[in-house]
Amino acid sequence: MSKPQDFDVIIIGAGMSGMYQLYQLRKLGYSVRVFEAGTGVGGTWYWNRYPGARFDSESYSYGYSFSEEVLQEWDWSEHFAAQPETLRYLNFVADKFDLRSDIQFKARVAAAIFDETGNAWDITLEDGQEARARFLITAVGPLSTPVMPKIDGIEDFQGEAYHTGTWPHEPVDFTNKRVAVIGTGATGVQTIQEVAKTAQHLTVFQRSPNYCAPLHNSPIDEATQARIKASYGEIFAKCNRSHGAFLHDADPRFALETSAEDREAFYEQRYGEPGFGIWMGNFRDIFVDQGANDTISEFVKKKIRARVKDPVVAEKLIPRNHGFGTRRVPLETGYYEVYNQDNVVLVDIKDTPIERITPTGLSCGGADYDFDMIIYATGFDAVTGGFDRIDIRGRDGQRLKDKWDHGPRTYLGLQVEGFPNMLTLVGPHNAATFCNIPRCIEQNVEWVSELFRYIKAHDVQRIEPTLAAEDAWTEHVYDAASKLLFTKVDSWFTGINRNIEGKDKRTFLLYAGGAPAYREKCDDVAANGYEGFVLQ
Ligand code: NA7
Repeated sequence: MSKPQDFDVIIIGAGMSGMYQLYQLRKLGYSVRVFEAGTGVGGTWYWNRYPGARFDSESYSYGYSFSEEVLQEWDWSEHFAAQPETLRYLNFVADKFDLRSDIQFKARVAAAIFDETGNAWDITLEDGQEARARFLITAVGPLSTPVMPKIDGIEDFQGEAYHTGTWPHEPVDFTNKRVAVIGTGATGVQTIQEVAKTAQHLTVFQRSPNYCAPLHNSPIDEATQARIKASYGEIFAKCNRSHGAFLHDADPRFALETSAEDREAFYEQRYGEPGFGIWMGNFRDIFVDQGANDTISEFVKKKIRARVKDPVVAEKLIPRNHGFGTRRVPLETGYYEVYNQDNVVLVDIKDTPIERITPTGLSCGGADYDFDMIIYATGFDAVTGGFDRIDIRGRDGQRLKDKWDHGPRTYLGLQVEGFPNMLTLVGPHNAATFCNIPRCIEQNVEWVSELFRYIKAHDVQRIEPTLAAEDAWTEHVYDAASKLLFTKVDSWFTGINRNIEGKDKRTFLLYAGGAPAYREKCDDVAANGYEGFVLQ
């Protein structure tokens, strides 16, 4: 074994946050090494190559804002770009700033252990390589740990099988194939509408339907491109003012104080507009008032019934156990019409779960199905999953997984008491988890970079939040969430994943107090000499 390499900072992950953090820390003169499990940059956009993967945020609101050159040199081809384009974009950024020279690819971190006497983190990769740094920054992503369903016989299947989150780099052909898709979250919806175009036959296994709404994507023409480039300042300013850092923000009116006629017209307008307006730009009370929420839920149910020809199928596609927008709203392009096609069948497995995967397909509800391909769109071990699969140990050998056993505890979603010198970009209870994510990534990275400027200027060897600061933030996170209908529903927001042992009790993994309030809080903490942190 060669001697461990020494760095000032080790970053885990070369997705959007890791890349930008590397760029910033290098400018400050730190020696940085990024360890990345994949063979290329891009994180989410590197791994999720499944058919139909694309933005639900407007492309030009999603890219990095920090470089005017990048903004002016890059042309987005569509209002909501597809995954290959986004991956090309991130490679373009990596090339432009020569980021790859400090990134080690095919390097999955297995363990990170804090050395108390040396105030440093010892890192071990899965292949046994070791490295050491004073500071550790996790940039592991909130949706980066794909989860296979807990169904017997998965290994027995003899056909092609893919999880959407680890999709192969080579093209996958669906023509003349009988394909199954399991899962109807945002990923399943994007996959289904694409596979249905060419598969000989597609069977969708749905445990819970979601309220989906039209994306209304379109190409960007030259004149629009020029307009976008001239107005980036405005675009990002608008995002930064809005609750979720999207181009859409809540309507100031209350649904229940608006006449039924005006409400209907407003919903119709939002349903007809591109992007997340119907979710993020809706009446301000739909997430907190059940009565208000019922009005939009009923509207979307009506749309589903109008779009799906077979009324029995339409009813199956309508959610019964939650209201509109209390889970992530999948945006779609012709999703509901897929079920009008002769080659597509919907199987409702709510009351009859898949019993087992067989060598030729699967058994469910007393029937055997044969397939050439099974696609698992079964989601992720959200937000904490990327942390859990690394053996992270802080002071006194405490394991992070144990500390978070009953739900995450953090200060600002950026640091954890007992884990000195570790910063968690887009960590649990960080506003970036409930956000048009690159906008909040930039906030996280820029705040951390200012901290590192301070660390250098004051020769700080160790930084750790106080338990009191952590307790107060954690309480605030739950308090901010408690008013929301989101917390009454099973979803990855509330930490429910029945495919994983122990993830069957609701908690709250995100910060729902809004990106502007979060930014303000972080800035106040910094302005008050990093209040709540102990710096040595
Ligand atoms: P999600 O939203 O967690 O969806 C996973 C889907 O898989 C969902 O429909 C699940 O049903 C279904 N699922 C999970 N396990 C099973 C089993 N065992 N049997 C049948 N069906 C199952 O993940 P996505 O990848 O779609 O989206 C995650 C985020 O990525 C998304 O919000 C975007 O922000 C990007 P359930 O609803 O649990 O009944």
